Amino acid sequence: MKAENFETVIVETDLLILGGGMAACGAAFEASHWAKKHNRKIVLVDKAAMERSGAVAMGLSAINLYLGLKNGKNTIEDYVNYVKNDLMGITREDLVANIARHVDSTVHLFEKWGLPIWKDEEGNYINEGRWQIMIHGEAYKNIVSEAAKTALKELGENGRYYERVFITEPIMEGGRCIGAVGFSVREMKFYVFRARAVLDTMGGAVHVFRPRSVGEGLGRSWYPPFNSGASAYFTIRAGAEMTCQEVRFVPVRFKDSYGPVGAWFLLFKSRATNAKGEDYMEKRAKELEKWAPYGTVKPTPANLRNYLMLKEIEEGNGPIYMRTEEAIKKHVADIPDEKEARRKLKHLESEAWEDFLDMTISQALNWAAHNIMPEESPSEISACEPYFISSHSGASGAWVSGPADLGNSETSWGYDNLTTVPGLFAAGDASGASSHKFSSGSFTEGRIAGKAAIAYCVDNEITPGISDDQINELREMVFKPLATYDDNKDYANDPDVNPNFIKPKMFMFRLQKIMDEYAGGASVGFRTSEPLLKKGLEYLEFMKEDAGKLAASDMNELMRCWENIHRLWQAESHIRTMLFREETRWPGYYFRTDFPEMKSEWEVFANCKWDPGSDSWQMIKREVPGMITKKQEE
Ligand code: SFD
Ligand code: AMP
Repeated sequence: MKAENFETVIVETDLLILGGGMAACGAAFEASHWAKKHNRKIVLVDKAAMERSGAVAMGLSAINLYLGLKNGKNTIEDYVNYVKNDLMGITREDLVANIARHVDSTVHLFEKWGLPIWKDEEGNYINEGRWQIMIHGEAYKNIVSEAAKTALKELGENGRYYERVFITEPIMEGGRCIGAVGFSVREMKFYVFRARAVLDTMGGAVHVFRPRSVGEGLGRSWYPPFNSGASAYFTIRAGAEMTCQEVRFVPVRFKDSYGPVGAWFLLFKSRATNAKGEDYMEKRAKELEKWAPYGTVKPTPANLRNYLMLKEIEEGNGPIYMRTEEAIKKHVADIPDEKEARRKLKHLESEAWEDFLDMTISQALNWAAHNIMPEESPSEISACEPYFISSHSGASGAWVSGPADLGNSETSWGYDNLTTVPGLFAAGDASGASSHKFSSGSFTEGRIAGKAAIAYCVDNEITPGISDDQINELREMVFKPLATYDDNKDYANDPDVNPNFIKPKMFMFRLQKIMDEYAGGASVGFRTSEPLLKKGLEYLEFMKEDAGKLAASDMNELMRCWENIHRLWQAESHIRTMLFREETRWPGYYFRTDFPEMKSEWEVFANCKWDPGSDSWQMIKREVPGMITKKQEE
């Protein structure tokens, strides 16, 4: 496959939305409204097909962010405090509050578009936990993407979406982001998208760390294999300031097939125990005091729930079990009528299976394959490998502008969700320090960012042109792996092993091994230290050199090459930020053995920025502003 055979296609737009996931769909839906008003053009680009792209591809069984503000039970402040506590004090309250105050309307739209939400006899949503509601969500992404596509189609010539086009690199001019380049993974086309405003919503990152699944299970992970760090790469390469790049997410999941635990803990009120049947959250409650004030608040932060579980395993008390049989029995124990109890049992069983079938089908297959009946036997749970997903319980992403009414000049610089780079916005997993937005909050943040980005386009009419030289340079860079393969493929008789190049799969294995062993992966119990991190960074430097020798024999491999370059940058920013933060703040996500305590002087954001001019990194400490609390005091 020859690079010169790819046709260059230039697409001009006002707003360019990168990604087709929850945040992108929210942005397309909302921005379409404002684009119609101001006669602006929107182009959306997804590497996959929006019906089943991103984290919601397989569907979901719950919407994890719904406040139900009109019922008066929850307040925005309650939610902000919950998120701040879960992230051990490190969160942008202004961003969390901005999403929280708009999220209910998003959920109501989802229902209007046909998403079935569980209801009780009075027609109220059925809560899983305080902030989570249950859905029949197998077709969640289809429903949401249809609404986004419809909104774009209603713009006529002014609304376009491109599917199966992989975005590789930002286009920069004088420090402003003026577009992006990418290539089709189905047609021989190189795309140059030129825009007045660019919105980065390309999700988080998986397979940066070596997964627990190996051999026949290789590739299986909790986070979708398609999200590979494009968001972080894009903003870092544009020179944007990043935040919380150290705050990975390590979910606890049903072992090996990564099934969700939320419904079991919150809806079925199940316990998790060690092999002796001891509830480690109770047994080890005192250990949480070391992490006060956050460790002692309810609910216990996700990373500390992990931490107590990891300590059990360390002490040889595994396996850890979700006590599904106990939880189900408890729900029917008080029903005196035998027939009624049997009916309830059947109902609970079907809910348990649906939880997996809605979102992690392989977990249902795992149960079937191992003859597990949840009402009869417990199931193993385990901590997964680390992922980067700021919309869940991680926090890594771009440092973005928040709402003016909840912020100050440090947190608000003009347009909601604008990064520190002119013309470049970020939302969903691409924006940092606003965790627990989940599917509904990511869509909502996309709406907020989409609206702001159209305003930016209206206010900034002129976009610099892109010269032919710039296009040719980017083309050469993007297609280099094809040329490397073509030039060297005859040197060896094995297409995958060649002294003159490295194939993306091997490159990924190498990266994962470094991250796992030096940066606190699953196989080392999530522990790391300065000497390990420094060694890891040294190895990443070699990987950067090797990245120039990546080789691709076809379009699919070309995409794999770029996915791994994106992962590499995500990895580097992660190691650098872990190194910078000289304390342990999220012990169940990663533990600094050389700084095992949480320190008050580190109750700050650890930000970082790569300078494209000098190819150097800057590490920055920023205060946690505490907007809501401050505003209330005033
Ligand atoms: O409970 C490129 N999430 C859950 N949220 C809920 O509300 N309820 C649940 O039940 C959830 N569960 C859950 C969740 C996530 C995962 C992985 C699992 C289970 C297994 C969280 C949400 O899914 C998440 O918050 C949102 O999806 C985040 O939205 P966004 O838009 O930030 O990311 P995305 O939806 O993954 O979309 C990313 C898009 O980018 C595209 N893309 N496009 C072009 N070029 C490139 N180089 C690209 N790279 C990526 C993708 O194709 C995609 O369209 S629970 O179990 O936790
Ligand atoms: P999960 O299935 O782990 O992604 O969880 C879904 C939702 O339930 C998220 O909002 C989690 O934060 C929350 N959650 C999961 N487990 C617990 C728990 N043990 N205590 C409190 N909240 C939980």
